[in-house]
Amino acid sequence: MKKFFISLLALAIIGNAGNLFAAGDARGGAVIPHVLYRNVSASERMVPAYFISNITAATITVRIRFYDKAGALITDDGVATSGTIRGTNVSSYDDNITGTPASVEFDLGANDTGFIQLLGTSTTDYGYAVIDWEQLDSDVTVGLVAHGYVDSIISADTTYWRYAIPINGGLPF
Ligand SMILES: [Ca+2]
Repeated sequence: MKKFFISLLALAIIGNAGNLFAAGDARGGAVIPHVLYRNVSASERMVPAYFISNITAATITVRIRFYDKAGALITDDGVATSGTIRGTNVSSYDDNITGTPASVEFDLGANDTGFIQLLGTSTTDYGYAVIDWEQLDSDVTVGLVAHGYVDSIISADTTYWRYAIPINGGLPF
């Protein structure tokens, strides 16, 4: 019997390993299956962007881990309007987090939609990302819905092509 409970405990620990938040509050997550970025100049870029919506009536904290093709966590300058990672319509934004294995963290107000972009460097890079969320004092089972795309830009304001990056099959998570 003791072995059985130890096994259950091990399963619980393994099951929680993919999420950055502690137990006790509502939380969830999803994988962004495709990230592609390249930023040679304003007229030669591939820019991935992700809309993330809080579908609940209270604030949600979101953390995203962007991994490059070598598996390294992407971090940035701490500012929403500059650098590689940028955020719009989000609060408490930070993309230079110490002590937490995340690329970017921010809050989304009730029913708000935030917008995250990766501008990258002159070298093409690619990978994937994981979105985790947490809502304090809550028992909701899903909190977010998200959708991504990649823009290929060939002049300052011209998109040459764009393709969709479905996240969690378009379902809330
Ligand atoms: Ca930034």
